[in-house]
Amino acid sequence: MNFLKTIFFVLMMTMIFSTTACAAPVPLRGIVEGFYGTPWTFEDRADMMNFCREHNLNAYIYAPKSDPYHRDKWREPYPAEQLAELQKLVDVAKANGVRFTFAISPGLDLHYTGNEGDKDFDLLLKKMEAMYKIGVRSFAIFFDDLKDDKGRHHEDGKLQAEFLNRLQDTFHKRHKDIVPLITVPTEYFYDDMIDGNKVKKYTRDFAENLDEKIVVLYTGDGVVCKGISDAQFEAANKIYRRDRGLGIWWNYPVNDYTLRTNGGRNSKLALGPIVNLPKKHMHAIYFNPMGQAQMSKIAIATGAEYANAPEIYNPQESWEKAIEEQFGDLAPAMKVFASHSQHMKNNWADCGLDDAKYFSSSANIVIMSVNKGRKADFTALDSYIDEMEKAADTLLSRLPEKYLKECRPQLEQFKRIAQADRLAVNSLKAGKLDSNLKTLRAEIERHAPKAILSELSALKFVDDVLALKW
Ligand code: LOG
Repeated sequence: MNFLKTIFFVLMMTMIFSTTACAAPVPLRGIVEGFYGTPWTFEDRADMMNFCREHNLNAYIYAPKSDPYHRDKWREPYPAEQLAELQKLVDVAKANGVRFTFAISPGLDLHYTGNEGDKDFDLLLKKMEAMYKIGVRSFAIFFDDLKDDKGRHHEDGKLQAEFLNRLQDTFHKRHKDIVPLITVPTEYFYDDMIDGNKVKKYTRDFAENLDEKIVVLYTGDGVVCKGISDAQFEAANKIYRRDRGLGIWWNYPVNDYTLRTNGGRNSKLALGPIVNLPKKHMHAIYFNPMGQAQMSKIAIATGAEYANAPEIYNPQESWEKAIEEQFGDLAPAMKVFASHSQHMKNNWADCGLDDAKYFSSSANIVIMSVNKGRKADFTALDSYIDEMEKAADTLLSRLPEKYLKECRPQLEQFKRIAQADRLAVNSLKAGKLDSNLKTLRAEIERHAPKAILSELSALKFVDDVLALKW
């Protein structure tokens, strides 16, 4: 009996141990405010620090591309007012258990060698010193997006690596309490690191010469891509051969590459869950959000669940939970809207789940039936369209202003698309194209620079119907 008890005990312990081991959080997990366009406000950021604590995220990198003192004018010190605000933010981060990393992107015009190199080196130190004084203990130097119009860059991996090593050593000698630097190379996605099956010279030099302690982030096989499998992650890690491995800069829910005419905001919202990331252990993961801070929280909450337990993460469950937590009794309406706005796709980016797959499957069946001259069943589509119209009305009339100011154009567009879908279905039912459909489609197009959604699902159905032989 004792023997059986021992076996049982050992089995239980192994099970408990293995589940906790699998569910170990990624050590550094959080947000990189690294998008182009209007940066977040102080209030957005402070609110996000609190959100990070609530979701067990522990890291934030300050790297807004459009803050001139971060990139274009990196040599210049922050004006006193902005510095004071940053100091407040550093305090808020600390109070919320979030590691605040200050990033500088000096690559546009940085000199690495000679007198000018020494001068720039000192200026960088000076900039870091000012940040150290306000409480920053973690720094990042980013070298992304240094390509010319033809997609070429002139960076030297060895020089960059040596420059970073020297910066790390010098600053660490002065301040023992700083943590290792974080960097993003100029070739920061896998497909750009290799040529055929050979590692490119820049990447080889950078990887070989960079101090082992410095944390390297990369974005996957592409800049904004479908996912990173364990095998893809391993392949990238093989290039860098670092003890702790690479960290991930994940470009979802960022939307700065969709049309840029929405008053500095962007036209499609990424409201889906984080999907398709490695299950394997990694050292760090940072999610790059949208300019729309509130609307970024759906994806980030799911990202937090992923980063806290990659092995057992379930995107769909996590997404529903996130929306329920954030939107309370408006959650059912928000789920309908958000399901039509998750897939970020253009000629080079492709990330996130398909928009409203349930809608496009039903729509495709209807179109197929019509094409084959069969009687189509509109039941499912009719009810989806009802849901869309109701969701749009509910959200437009009841969403608090802090959300509405980030998604009103998209909600209004959602309503137009639902109405166009209705006209499309009614045209099919009547066997005659409703002339209002063309007008409404033109109206949708007129608003497209400010609002895109469901372009391969609910909106595509409208186009499919218009393209039929009437
Ligand atoms: C930039 C990033 C931008 C993102 C999406 C990295 C490392 N850098 O193509 O600032 O928000 O793509 O547009 C990037 O991703 N470059």
